[in-house]
Parts: sequence; structure tokens; C-alpha cells
Amino acid sequence: MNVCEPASLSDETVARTLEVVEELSERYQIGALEEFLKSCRAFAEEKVLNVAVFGRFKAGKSSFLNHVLGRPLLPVGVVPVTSVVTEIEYGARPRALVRYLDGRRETIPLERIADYVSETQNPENRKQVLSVRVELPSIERYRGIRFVDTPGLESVFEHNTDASLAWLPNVGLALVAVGVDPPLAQHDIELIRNISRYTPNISLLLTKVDVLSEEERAEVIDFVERQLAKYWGGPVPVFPYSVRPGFEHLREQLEESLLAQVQARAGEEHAAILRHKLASLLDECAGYLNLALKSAEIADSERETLRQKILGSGESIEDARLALRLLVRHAAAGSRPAFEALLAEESYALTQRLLVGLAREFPAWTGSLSQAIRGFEAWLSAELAREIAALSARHRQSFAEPARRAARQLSQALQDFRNRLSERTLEALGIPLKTTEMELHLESPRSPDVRIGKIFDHDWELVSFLVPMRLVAGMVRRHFERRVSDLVIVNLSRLAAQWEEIVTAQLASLEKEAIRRLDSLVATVEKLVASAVSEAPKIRADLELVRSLREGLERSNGREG
Ligand SMILES: Nc1nc2c(ncn2[C@@H]2O[C@H](COP(=O)(O)OP(=O)(O)O)[C@@H](O)[C@H]2O)c(=O)[nH]1
Ligand SMILES: [Mg+2]
Repeated sequence: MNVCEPASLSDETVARTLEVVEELSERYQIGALEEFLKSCRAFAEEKVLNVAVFGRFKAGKSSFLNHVLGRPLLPVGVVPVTSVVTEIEYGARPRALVRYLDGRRETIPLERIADYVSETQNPENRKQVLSVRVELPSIERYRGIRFVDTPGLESVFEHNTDASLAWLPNVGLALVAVGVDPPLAQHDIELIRNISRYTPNISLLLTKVDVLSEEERAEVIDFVERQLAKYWGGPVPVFPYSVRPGFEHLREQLEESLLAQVQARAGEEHAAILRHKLASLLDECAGYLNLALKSAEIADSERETLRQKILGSGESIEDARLALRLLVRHAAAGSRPAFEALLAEESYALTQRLLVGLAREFPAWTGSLSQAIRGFEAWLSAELAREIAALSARHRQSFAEPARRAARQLSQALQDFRNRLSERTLEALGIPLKTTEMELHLESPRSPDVRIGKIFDHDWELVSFLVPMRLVAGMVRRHFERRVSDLVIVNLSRLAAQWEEIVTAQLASLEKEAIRRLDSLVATVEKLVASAVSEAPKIRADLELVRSLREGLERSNGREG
């Protein structure tokens, strides 16, 4: 097996197309094409298809991947951290890159992967890891494939942030690992159903077949196939597997009939999508040039009227900007109350948990009142910090939602503006200007840094250091209990405020970007509409060049089909 180059869409065609569009958009100042160009260029460089391994905990996923990779890379037999996936692909140098929820990245030695993906070493994902990406030089034969080790089962679909599932739509092959003990449960069928939303290519990996005799193996495979036909119905090929010596032929079988195909298809699929993107890019570029040409063909005296017809007055563009700003303002105003309501629901249970903890700890705080206060302070700030950090992580999705929603709405509003422009050019010049808004990019928000407010007012402490606890224990305990309740409220409200601050910053940068795009589109159209009669011949020649590139793309498509 080796790298599979898209047969009919040559690198040269791709490079030439990108180059021409870039040159044209610079020369005609078509700033509005910049995002589209960037997205095409990024896609042209990305050539990886994911092979993801799903399945219940202890199904043998990590063992299987280690076997295929030819080294004990992933920890085996450990409880996986529910939200961390490990991605493995070819790379020139061996390295492991940890990506955190807040966007930080850190390179770690390969031997330390378990510190990030196993529950014992990273309980409840306290390290706030999003994923671990491993690159190995030894797997060059799997170039073009990225293996994904997923944590146990449903967790993948339930507890994850968007970012950690970013690879899902790009799954070229999903392997559902099922041990032979027991082979295939309702759970696994549900999992297959879930995955089928993302990829039609699902195979079943029947692991640990070494524990069966040859006869039993045939029986189990037969059973699994019948169950699949009965409860699922779709095509799911079954591959028996074992990592034990003596079963190497199973691995070869899997490589030959599955991985090789995926690799070949990865190239083809990528080429098909890239061709489509480049064709749209050329079409949009031609659209702008046509606008320039039609404008150049009218008399100079009519140009201002044309500009008015297409772009309207300065006021109407200001209105469009205002509409974008209002969208953002609305999202900003709603976020704080939403966060507070969300956290208010947690308040009671959190207080109760802490009070139970207090009851357990309190008897140990003997000696003086001063010592008790210090014990209480140390205990409560540690507990609260842990609880608040966990809450923050658990509701991360909800905290991130206002900015995500705003990003969607802004993209839509910008697209609407583009569509209106297209209608107006159609009216004014007889040609539409069909263009697409690229999604607004949204950084994954950083996590707030959780700090716990002051636990005690020190006036009280001044007189406290000598008072023996046995005299005041009842009073002190009631006081501690009130402090627990108060501090829960204070710190939940602070967490809401911190998230609001983060979201506000995200919204501000979204607003800035949306306005920039609007302005860039308006500037592009202004510039093109102002094209002079003398420019017409050059524009015609450039349009001809774009047309020939477009035809070249069509031809390469025909050859493939
Ligand atoms: N007999 C046998 N045991 C296996 C095989 N593959 C995995 N195991 C065992 O199954 C257990 C769970 O494996 P692991 O890879 O951690 O499962 P995961 O939770 O799905 O990643 C471990 O104790 C492995 O030693 C196999 O092919 N044969
Ligand atoms: Mg595992």
C-alpha cells in the first residue's frame, strides 16, 4: 500500500488554479474572494481520511491499534478518559501533541500518552484535554490514513465538544470493535446506528477470536452476521481479529481488503471534493470579472447610477453593518442570564455535597478555633476549586453556545446580503453575482481560571486563636455551614461572570470579522463597478483564462468517471 494520489486531478492543475485566482483577485482587488481562496488552499493540503475505532470499553480497540501500528503505543486495559480521543498518523518525526480544550498545545514524549488518556492518571479529565495527536515515522505505508482511538462507546457522542468531534464527518471507515464475549449486544447496534449518520462505511471488528476454537469462531461469525441482518439491515462486513501470535493472517486480510481500499478512496474522495471547490472558486471569480466587464461596457456617465442601483446609498450599507452589530449585541445580552440560570440549577446539589463533606471533616478540626478555621479554609478552597472547575468543564458546551449561535446567524446575515447584491446586479446589468459566504471561524474558548474568593473575614479571626474548640464547636459549625452556602453562591456567580467575559471577547472578534467581510465585499463591488471602458479587453482575456481552467477541471472529472 502506498500514498494514493488523486489520479486525474493533478497537483499542477490545483496549483495553477489557485495561482490564477490569487493573481486575479489581487489585480482586480477582489478582496471578497480571500476567504474562499484560503479555504480551498487549506483543503488542497489536507489529504487525510480517518479510520476510527469505536466500541465498548475493553472491546480491544487499543490493543488492535497497537497491533496494526506495530508498537505498544496506546495504553491497554485502562479505563479511558471519556472525552479524550487519540489520533495517530504518519509524521516525519515521532511525537505526541496534546491539545487542550482552551486551545493550548503541548508536545509530550510518546511514553506519556497514558497520563492524558487514562482515567487513573487524568481523572474526570482534570487536565482538560481535548485530544492527543500522535505522529509516527514507522507507519509511512498508512500515509493518508489517520487512526482514531475513541474512548468507550456512547461517551463519544454524548460528552463531547464540537471540536473533539471535528474528525467525525471525515470518517472514511468506522470499525466497531466487539469482543467475542459476548458477541454483539443491543448497545453495539445502537452504536452502529449512531455512526451511520457520519459514514456509510462501517465494518465490524470481531476481536479476541483466539479464545475460540475454529468451530466456535465460525459459529460466532454466523451469529453476528444474522444479528446484524436482523437488527440493522445495512451492509456491515465482519472481520475476525486477534492480536495473539498465530493470527497474523487476519491482520493481513484486514489490511488488504479494508485499509487499502480506504486509502485509495481517500484520494478519490478528496479529489472529488477539491474539484468541486475549485470549480466554485473559478465560478465566483468569473462572476466578479463579469461584473467588471458589464460595468466597463456602459458609458462612463452612467457609472454613478449603476453604483447606486447595486450598492444603494451609503446609508443602506450602514444599515447592514448595524444589523450585524445588533445580532451580536443580542447574543451578548442573553448570555449572562442564561449562564446564571444554568448554574443556579447546580447550586443546591453542590451545597449539599459540600455540607456532607464538612460533616465528615469537621470532627478532625480540634484544638483552637484558629486551627479549625485554617483547616476549614484549606479544605473548602480545595473542594470548591475542584467542584467549580468540574462544573465549568461539564457545561462547556452550553457556555460556548451563544458565540456559536451568533457565528451561525452572522454567516447567514452576510449570505443574505450577498444574495441581495446578486439580485441587484441581475436587475441592473442582467447578470447575477452568485457568491458564497464562508463560515465564520470561531476559536475554541479558553477555560476560565477558577479562583476561590476569600473564605473568612479576618476580624473574626483576631480573637480566635486561643479559644478552645470544645467551647464553641456548635456555633462554629453553624457558621461554617453558612459560609459554605454563601461561598457556593458567590463562586457560581463568579463563574457565570468569567464565562460571560470570555464569550463577550469571542463575540467582539466575531463582530469585527463579520464587519470586515461586509466591508471587503462592498469595496470589491465598488471597485469592479468602477471599471473603465478601456479595461474591457483585458477583462475579456482574463475571463477567457478562467473559462479554460474551468473546462480543464471538467475534463479531468470526465476522465475519472
Ligand atoms: N485474548 C485476547 N485478549 C485481547 C485481545 N485484544 C485485547 N485483549 C484484551 O482485552 C482487554 C481490553 O483491551 P483494550 O485494548 O484495552 O480494550 P479497549 O478498552 O477497547 O481499548 C485487555 O486486557 C487486552 O489484553 C486479543 O486479541 N486476544
Ligand atoms: Mg482503549
